[in-house]
Amino acid sequence: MTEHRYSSPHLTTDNLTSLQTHILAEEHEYPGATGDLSWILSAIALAAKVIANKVQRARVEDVLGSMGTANTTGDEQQKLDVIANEIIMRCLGDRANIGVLASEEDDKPIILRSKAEGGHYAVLFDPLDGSSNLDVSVGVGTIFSILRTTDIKPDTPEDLILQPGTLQVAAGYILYGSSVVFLLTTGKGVDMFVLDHSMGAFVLVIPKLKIPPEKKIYSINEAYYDSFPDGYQHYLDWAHKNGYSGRYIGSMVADIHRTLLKGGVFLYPPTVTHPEGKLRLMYEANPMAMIVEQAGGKAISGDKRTLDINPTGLHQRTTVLMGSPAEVDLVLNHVNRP
Ligand code: P6P
Repeated sequence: MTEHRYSSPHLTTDNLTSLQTHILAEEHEYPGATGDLSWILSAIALAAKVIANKVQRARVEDVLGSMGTANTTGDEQQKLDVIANEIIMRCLGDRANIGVLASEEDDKPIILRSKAEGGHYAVLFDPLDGSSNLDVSVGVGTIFSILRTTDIKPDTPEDLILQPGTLQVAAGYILYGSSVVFLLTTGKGVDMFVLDHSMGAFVLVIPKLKIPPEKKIYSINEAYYDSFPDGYQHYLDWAHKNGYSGRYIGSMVADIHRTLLKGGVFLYPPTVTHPEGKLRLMYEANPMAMIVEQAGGKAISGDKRTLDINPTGLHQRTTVLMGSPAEVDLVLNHVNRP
């Protein structure tokens, strides 16, 4: 029977490719797909809409500012960090196929159910990255990484999820900025969605997004220049003389989003305060590295590909160098110069 498709609209031009239909269409491409991943991604999309509303109304609802507490890695907790964490936990917690939830805000992963009980996936996330920027209305974001839980007999909850980034099933972020942007990869390229408030749905705006191969923009906190290893100082000295622009928002999701759309390179090298790097591997560097690589970019930590790092702890930190391949290589030429 021939397939009939309605393809001749002449009065309506609404973008009807929603995140939901996109996820289900991708699932349809996998004959053996169970719908588990789609179920999880739809929960993340729901959480994103609720968090976006909280972020937009933070000043009105007077939920800005600090909780007066620190999270497990010593970061001061903003009220919205805790609110966003709670929203994600509530949206994901009742998904029967999730075995483990792990958040930047919680010391240990939360085991919901074993693999044998159907807990096939782990979702790791930074609920509100860059939240110290909230009270000045700078873009902040949620970063997520989805892994399959291992079926080893775990000595500790972390054993179920400490896997290299190459094993991520999906990764993405939501940027709560001038618009609410949802970037997603399931390993077949990167798709960009924007929240259409008139429908309350994320709609597809850039399918198979590709990072520009080069662009004279570097994104780094130059306040730490004196504590960077000299290869990074050498690169910055060179960039200053070769027409580069510096762009640094101090919110990883916003800085990476600009790098993906405009090109350039984002760096967080070793510093005196964080000799191993500041950003967290499992729920910041790895998901961002998967997205950047899927968009045609490169993501390096020290002397290796970020995604190849074998993690030893849920909250371990790493250095970050990611962006346009030509720009990453230029940094490495200076950092690794003889
Ligand atoms: P610095 C925000 O606190 C964050 O975790 C990332 O979003 C951001 O890229 C980085 O830290 C900024 O760190 O040391 O430049 O303030």
